[in-house]
Amino acid sequence: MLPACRLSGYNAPMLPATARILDANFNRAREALRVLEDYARFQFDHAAASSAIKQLRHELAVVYQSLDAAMLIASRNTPADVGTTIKASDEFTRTSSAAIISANAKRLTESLRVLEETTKLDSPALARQLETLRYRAYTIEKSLQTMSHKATRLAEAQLYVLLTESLCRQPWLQVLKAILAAGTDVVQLREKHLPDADLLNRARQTRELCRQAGAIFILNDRPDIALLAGADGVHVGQSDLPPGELRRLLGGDMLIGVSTSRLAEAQQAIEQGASYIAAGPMFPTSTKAKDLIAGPRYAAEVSRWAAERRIPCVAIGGIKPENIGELTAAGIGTVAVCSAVIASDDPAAQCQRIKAYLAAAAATA
Ligand code: TZP
Ligand code: MG
Repeated sequence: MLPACRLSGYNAPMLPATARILDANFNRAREALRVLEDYARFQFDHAAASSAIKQLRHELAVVYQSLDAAMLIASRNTPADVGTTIKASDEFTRTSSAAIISANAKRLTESLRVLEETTKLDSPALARQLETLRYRAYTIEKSLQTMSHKATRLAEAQLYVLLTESLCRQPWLQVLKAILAAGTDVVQLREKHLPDADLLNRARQTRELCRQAGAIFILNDRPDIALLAGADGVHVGQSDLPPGELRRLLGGDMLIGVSTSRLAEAQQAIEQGASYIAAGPMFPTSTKAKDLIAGPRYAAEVSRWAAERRIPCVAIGGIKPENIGELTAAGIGTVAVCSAVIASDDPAAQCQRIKAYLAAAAATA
């Protein structure tokens, strides 16, 4: 056993057990910060979050340096550590990057709490410093959770509805409330002719209702208004701003969807930073002028390609309850529907019908 030691930054002798706890928890916190930083940097391309995490890592290193590092390392005895063989049952089963981020954010705040509690006895000033680091870690956790949660929710979405007032048979707000109550997972506001101020207002209203219902809110075409309205993402076509430019403008947190009719377009969009692909048109549609029908053959090709890369893929164009079977047979799990829902007399019932077809297909898959 090591002798009781005095560590710089401490005003009292420290027990070897305390040194071991500090050593283990500095390691935990530093490692968790590295994992989170790499997800912020490489998965979300989020400069602000990666730099906030890096700064926290740096400040933790400064706290560490105020202690006697040699003494902490000397206290380490991994082979004799009774905890290394005790494993939680889910420690090696992470099902998504969101789960990895969540586990490491928890590891970070927990280890900072242990450091804080342990230093309280001998160095209250250090404990207070660690407390402020822990508060910053909560903010980082929230921002990364929001980013990863959005992407996961989109990947799990089934019904995506495009909302355009001129196609609605009832007031647009009534239609929005009905489709959300019927379980729409994603709403895209697609208004090509509203004045900007009105579009911003409508986007804010739509975002609020989507948030209350737990749905994702995407705005068509307009990254500026999407940002101002706090939308979850923006959707663009082939002749709009390229996804790479949008990513630079919007950061890693925003979802970016791109309409595609060929695999090369899908590949290019993803290479540039798109978060999901819309594949279409699947069937003839009067909602958008299109010369080419990409059809279920393209759905099969792109959904296979996207599934291998875990990229969310949404089929779009002329989709109604009666033709969904052709798409589910092609491997599609998410459908984007406009007129078959919002131009019907009963948008909620149409949503439920579509969801029932998708659920039946998923149950037999
Ligand atoms: N992009 C490709 S097809 C389409 C869009 C916006 C129209 C979808 O509308 P509908 O009414 O579901 O065919
Ligand atoms: Mg567009």
